[in-house]
Amino acid sequence: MRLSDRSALPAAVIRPGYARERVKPRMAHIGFGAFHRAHQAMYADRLASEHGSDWGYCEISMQHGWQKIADLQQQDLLFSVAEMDDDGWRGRVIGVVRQALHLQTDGLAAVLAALTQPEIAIVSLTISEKGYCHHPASGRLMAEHPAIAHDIAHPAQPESAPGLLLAALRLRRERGLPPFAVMSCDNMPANGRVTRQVLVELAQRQDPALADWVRQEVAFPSTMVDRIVPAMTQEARGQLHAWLGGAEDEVGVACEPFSQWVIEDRFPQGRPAWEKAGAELVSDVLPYEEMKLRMLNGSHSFLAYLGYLAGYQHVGDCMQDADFVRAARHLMLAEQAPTLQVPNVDLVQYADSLLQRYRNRALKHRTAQIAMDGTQKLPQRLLDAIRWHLARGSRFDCLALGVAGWMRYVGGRDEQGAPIAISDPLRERLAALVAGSEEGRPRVLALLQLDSVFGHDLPDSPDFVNAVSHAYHQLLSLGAKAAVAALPLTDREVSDDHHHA
Ligand code: NAI
Ligand code: CS2
Repeated sequence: MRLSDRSALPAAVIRPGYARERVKPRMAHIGFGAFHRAHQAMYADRLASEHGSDWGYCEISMQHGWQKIADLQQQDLLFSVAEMDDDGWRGRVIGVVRQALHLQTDGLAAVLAALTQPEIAIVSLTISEKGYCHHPASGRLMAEHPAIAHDIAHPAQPESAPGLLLAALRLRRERGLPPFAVMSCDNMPANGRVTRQVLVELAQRQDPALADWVRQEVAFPSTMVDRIVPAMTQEARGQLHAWLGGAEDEVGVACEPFSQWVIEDRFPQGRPAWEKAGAELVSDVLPYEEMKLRMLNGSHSFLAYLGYLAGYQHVGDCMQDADFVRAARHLMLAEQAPTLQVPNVDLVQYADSLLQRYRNRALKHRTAQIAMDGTQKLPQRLLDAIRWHLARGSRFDCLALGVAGWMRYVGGRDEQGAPIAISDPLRERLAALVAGSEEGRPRVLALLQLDSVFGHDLPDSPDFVNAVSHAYHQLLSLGAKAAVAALPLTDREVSDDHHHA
């Protein structure tokens, strides 16, 4: 039986403890993926349950995922979020979704009608880094992106997420409605600023008056978001089914218990009282974003590329290898932490809590999932910190090995010669660069030509090129497992008092 308003659920599963019809779609969310369900939707549900909030969601997906939206519609717009660790499963059924649409199946008119409802005050996004259609190295709009080129020529028939947001904002402006705030919840530094940049640049090419209005009237709060939500596996689905007492939930997700959300407090049309559900509202989130992206996501990407090449399928498997743990901790504390300035955070404790979270054996977080879309992730996770070290002449062996690991990974063959399925918006470009270069240093030099990833400064830096070439050579001659073990990690790790703020 499908999960529904009438499902009899085990007592341990928390159900919406509020009248669902009281909750209104005051927010729209684009990108109804696993992360949104386990994070933003969970906060809204707790506010509705425990604090009488009426802030609910209209869910919108525009690429892929139509089946999830259809499933959601078939189960009374309900889905479950289960938190899992070694002690078992806990969780709740989320009831704050009031509307669900897919651009392809419901059509643009229905989606624009939803986004122009006067009561929509916030539109949030989890569309992955590539959904912003920007150059990751510069944060500028990628005007040559096919969907953007289309949206410049056909503003009223958008295909990209920035194009859809602008089409809705244009209609709101024409109708004299206030704009909604646009809140990115994707893993990018200054994600609000990046979103604003791509919208303003796109608007500039469509209608300069609209660009001025967006610049002056639309708020783009930045956020730091954190909760490890692996893609659902067959095994997790089976466990979820049992945990729900036999109710089938095609939309449910399982994740770690930890959750964090730091939000820049700029919402001219109002916002939920997220702080009551544990979010931190601050005036500047950039330090928190950089901390999380460099320490968590940077070490994640390092473990993903090196771990995949070493034959580790999951992050938890990497944590069984003492050399990987040591390298990840060194990367965080000796190579990323010194580049950060976060008020009131003990970075040693932070690093150790991250390693603890990675050890959660109930989470089957695939290295191949984290390895996806490397061209969109490398700049903020590894390259920004490398620039800091280059400017100071300090060492960055782990960061360089992470970059080399990505290069070896996108080479498309693992250490046994088996093909690797590369998933990346620049996949074809990567394949051409790989096919056109010899293995070894020429491969490194070829991949460094990707200026939307590396800019021009890094390929021009002999120290950078040499460090990455050396790390790449280590991978070729020793293999990933031994290359990680051979990292020259001395006692450069920061001491406890150094990073107490
Ligand atoms: P997912 O694969 O479950 O969902 C991805 C969503 O993005 C889908 O709704 C899809 O329709 C949409 N999407 C993909 N490409 C798009 C495009 N070009 N334009 C518009 N929409 C597009 O992935 P998940 O786990 O929900 O992660 C999504 C993003 O959330 C990540 O890329 C990351 O930035 C952020 N995030 C994820 C965390 C996690 O642990 N899963 C934690 C923190 C942040
Ligand atoms: C991961 C992140 O998939 C990835 O690239 O590094 O999604 C990570 O799980 C989250 O950012 C944790 O908050």
